[in-house]
Amino acid sequence: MNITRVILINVGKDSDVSSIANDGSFPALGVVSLATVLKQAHPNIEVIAVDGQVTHRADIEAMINSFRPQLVGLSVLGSSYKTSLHFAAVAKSAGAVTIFGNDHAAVLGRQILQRRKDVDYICTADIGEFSFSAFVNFLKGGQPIESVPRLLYRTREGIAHNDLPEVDMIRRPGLPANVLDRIPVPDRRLLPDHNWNAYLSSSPLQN
Ligand code: B12
Repeated sequence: MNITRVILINVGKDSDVSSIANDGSFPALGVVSLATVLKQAHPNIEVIAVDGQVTHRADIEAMINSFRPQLVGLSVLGSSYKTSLHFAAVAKSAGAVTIFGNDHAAVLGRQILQRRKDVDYICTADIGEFSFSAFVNFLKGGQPIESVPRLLYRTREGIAHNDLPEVDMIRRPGLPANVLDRIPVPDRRLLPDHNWNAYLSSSPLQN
């Protein structure tokens, strides 16, 4: 399929979860790093990373409906599961493929796929960058689904999981020896300005 527009959302807390003191003060590094890798590996893709801890739910919905991404990736914690399901439904009605990642999705992925039709795929990787990039390559027709590391998905026979290493541990010429150094420095400009303004205004340095 043609993938030209992707939205990655760090889903904000559900309304019945209390905030901690520094909530909304730090950038959502996970989605920024995923967006950075995506831009590097697939330069023709336009990608928006957004922190739902700061950007209001209605604004994210409007973003999905106006940008019309073919793929929406959601970073899902136990404390943001209900909101994540809501965004998945919005994304599906806008015609997007949906994928969940982060702790809650990684641990409960099988149950989620069994029960939630709006969730198409789950990434169970702790280090998600290589898996996500391979997943997008699969969607574009560039590699088989079975080769996407740590992907959980539905098949006719049931739910399958690719238990492949999430990082390539083999030393390769021209690439850093430490595999984690193969993850590019996160491009923080991929988060919108209003997210940065919110982090700055809740920083103790401003008070
Ligand atoms: C820094 C941090 C914060 C910061 C910034 C959070 C942020 N938005 O990024 C602040 C202080 C704001 C914060 C707030 C909260 N946090 Co916090 N936080 C952390 C901490 C210490 C590190 C997270 C991090 O930056 N990791 C580095 C990035 C690069 O990795 P990552 O986010 O895990 O993402 C990678 C993978 O998970 C995966 N991935 C993630 N999302 C997706 C999505 C897709 C589509 C794919 C394919 C892959 C993928 O790929 C990413 C790149 O490798 C973790 C503990 C830990 N050591 O992990 C707790 C942790 C995530 N926080 C936690 C909690 C509970 C909260 C709050 C709910 C607290 C509260 N009541 O207010 C809020 C929620 C805020 C929110 N929804 O964004 C819990 C989550 C528990 C759970 N499993 O559900 C953790 C695990 C701590 C704990 N052990 O209790 N947090």
